[in-house]
Amino acid sequence: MRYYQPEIETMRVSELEAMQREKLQKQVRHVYANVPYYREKMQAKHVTPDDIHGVEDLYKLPLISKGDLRDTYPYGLLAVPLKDCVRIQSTSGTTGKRVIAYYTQHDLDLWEDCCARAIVAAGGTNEDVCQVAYGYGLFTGGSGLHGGSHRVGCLTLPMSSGNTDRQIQFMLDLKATILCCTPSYAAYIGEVLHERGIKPEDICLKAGIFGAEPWTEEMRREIEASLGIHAYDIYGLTETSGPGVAFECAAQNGMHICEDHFVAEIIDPETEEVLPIGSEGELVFTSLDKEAFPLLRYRTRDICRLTREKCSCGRTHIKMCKPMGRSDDMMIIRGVNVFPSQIETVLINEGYSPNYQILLDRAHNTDTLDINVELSPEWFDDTIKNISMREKNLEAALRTMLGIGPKVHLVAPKSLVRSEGKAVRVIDKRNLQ
Ligand code: DLL
Repeated sequence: MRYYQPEIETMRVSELEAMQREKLQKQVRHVYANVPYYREKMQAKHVTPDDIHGVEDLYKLPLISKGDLRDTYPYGLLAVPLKDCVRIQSTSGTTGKRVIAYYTQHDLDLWEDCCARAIVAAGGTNEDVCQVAYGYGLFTGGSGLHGGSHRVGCLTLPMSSGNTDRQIQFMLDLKATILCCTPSYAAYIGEVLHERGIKPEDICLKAGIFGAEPWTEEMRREIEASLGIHAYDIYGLTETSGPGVAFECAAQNGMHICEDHFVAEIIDPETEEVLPIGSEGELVFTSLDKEAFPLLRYRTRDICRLTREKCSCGRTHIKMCKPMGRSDDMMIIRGVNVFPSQIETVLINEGYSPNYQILLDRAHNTDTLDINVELSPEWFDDTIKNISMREKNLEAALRTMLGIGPKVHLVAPKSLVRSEGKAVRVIDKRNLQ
């Protein structure tokens, strides 16, 4: 099996555009008729559904963001009677109110289809054993990939995240072939396998489907080597349904966006102007056929680029590059924009593990940037002089990448807390409010 829904995934672009045109008009009418909050926003901009003929008219519609979802919590953007909904999922939200997404059965079906496409694109078939180690519950990772795995016909192991000993036991005993979890958890599983003397050839894994947080190409190579697999990226957010909005194929160079369900735009996060394909900017999504929780022009805060270059896999849907961070978790340190992914790239290139912690603070009105980085066990026995030289070298490499100088602290192997879900990389104590 090369595609889960070949007729859609390899559809000619002109046919895809015609499909989007038709679905978009319908989706806008649905929202206008059933979501008073958004209707008022459209009225304030003097736009009606009749003004929207196709994707080229999207720019006329108002943008919405997480703030709108919070303002309308919990039911404000619901577009169908509650009795037609069969499920909710919610963001892991650390601040403020959680975002709740609602699903009808139709919405669940389309979401699970997207996840099934991702599993097949990673080489999955009904012969596979798919270990789902994303968190289950309100988080969309577990249930999304679980549903996709069922649809493909894989034997599904609903592990949820955590309990790494049990993960490894099942991986070995049930000969899991596909692992789905966050990249940071995959890296940790690889580390524990190594500690136990279990080699990549002792397990049956062939592919991993990793997402929910930014990760670098360097981290991909690390995980691929430690688990002996091909590692594929998957993207999504609770607001648009969950994982599977976009996924990687065998080409492993960007994620195909499921364009029959979602239209992507790139905007300038400051001016909100739509940018041409290929530009770097904020990703904005419009759903095309969701019933319960349709979203028009939703600002993701994720910074990335789109490309419509022909893909060797035969899929025609547009690709997004790896998001290079979020415009809102982008750190501004002494006026310089810094993404955790830049720091991770330097660490891995310099031979360190991707276990690190970024600490931001202020001293005498100046931002301070401290980075705790784990030493590898071979280097732990180094003399103090050597360790201090290593710190200086790493500081120099980071200064070249970031344009500002951090203070690096090499810490003992395994001394930083490991993550089973999304890794918490940044501790910001600056209190800049
Ligand atoms: O993280 C959905 C998901 C689950 C995606 C499992 C992939 C796999 P939220 O918790 O709502 O949903 O967080 C969404 O996570 O806006 C991005 O900032 C980030 N994110 C998700 N996937 C990726 C990825 C899920 N592949 C937010 N690369 C998004 C980088 C990602 N960032």
